[in-house]
Amino acid sequence: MSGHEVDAFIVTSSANRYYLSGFSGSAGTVVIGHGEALLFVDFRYTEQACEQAPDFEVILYRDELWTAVANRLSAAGYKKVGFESKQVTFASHVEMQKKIAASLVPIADLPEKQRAVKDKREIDRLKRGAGELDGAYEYILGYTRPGMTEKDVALELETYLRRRGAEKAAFPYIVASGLRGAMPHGVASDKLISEGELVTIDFGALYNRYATDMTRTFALGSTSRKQRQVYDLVNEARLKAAEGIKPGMTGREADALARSHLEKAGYGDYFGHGLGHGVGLETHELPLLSPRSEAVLEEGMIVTIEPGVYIPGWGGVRLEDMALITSNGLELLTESPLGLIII
Ligand SMILES: [Mn+2]
Repeated sequence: MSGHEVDAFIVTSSANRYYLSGFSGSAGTVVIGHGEALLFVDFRYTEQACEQAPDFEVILYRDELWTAVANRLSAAGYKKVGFESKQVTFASHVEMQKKIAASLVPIADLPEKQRAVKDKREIDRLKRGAGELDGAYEYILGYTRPGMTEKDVALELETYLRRRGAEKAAFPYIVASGLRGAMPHGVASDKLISEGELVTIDFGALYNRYATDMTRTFALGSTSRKQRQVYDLVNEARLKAAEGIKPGMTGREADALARSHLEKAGYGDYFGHGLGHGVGLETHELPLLSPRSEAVLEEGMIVTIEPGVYIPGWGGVRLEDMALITSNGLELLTESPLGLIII
């Protein structure tokens, strides 16, 4: 905050609100000021907020949030107040400007940058969650048969994880078979899965509010030479990244470890997304591992490594693991087999 020269910072997004305060309700506004931490909630959440955020002064507002916030900011004499520029809607900003006398300063990624480096408790939660995905993958390999729809597989996978303690799916699952494999975000459809196809599944769930994320591609019945070639290439690119990533590197340098391998083989144009992203309270968070990311990787960050090749009119392969950045490299948190499995 001092770097942005603001007297206070308003937090409205749920992940940042929970991260800073511990309050898990679905509505509430955090204000961090000089030596004070405030949590504005409505009638529904007063009791829960007091219980979950003991370090915060909980303020119940009865009429209008921004009037309550504005009164408190004026009383403290704050002149410049930051807000989350990537989270606040245009309509909210108009409301804030109407009510708040201080000048509003747009700030991006302030708690998000802190969130990128996990503490021990967060690492424990993420490790436990990631471990659950391996069992689920093994289960779904045993379940999937030709003739099922992609949606059948997605539903079974989500049900399995939730029965075993997940709070909910972290995102709509991707089950992309055959030609649909060319769509990196091919959410499960009514398409029937057939013999001879590659199937990419990308899934994860929340455990104690922390997200998990993993992808595997497997084959049904038989494989062609090209399917094996593309698979091996992606797997090699993944290995280059897993072996090469070190703290101190930038997200761009990490991305290049895998990307250069695919480029050398002539597949660079088919890897149209970044190598990975941070995972935590949100499935996609900082740091980004991509050609445009200057984020410096640090010990304690948890990221995905997920190279892929997507060929329109043919299909695709993606392999994604979650990994903890350690003092000298990476520790994989998902450990499902990486050789091409044919079921
Ligand atoms: Mn991912």
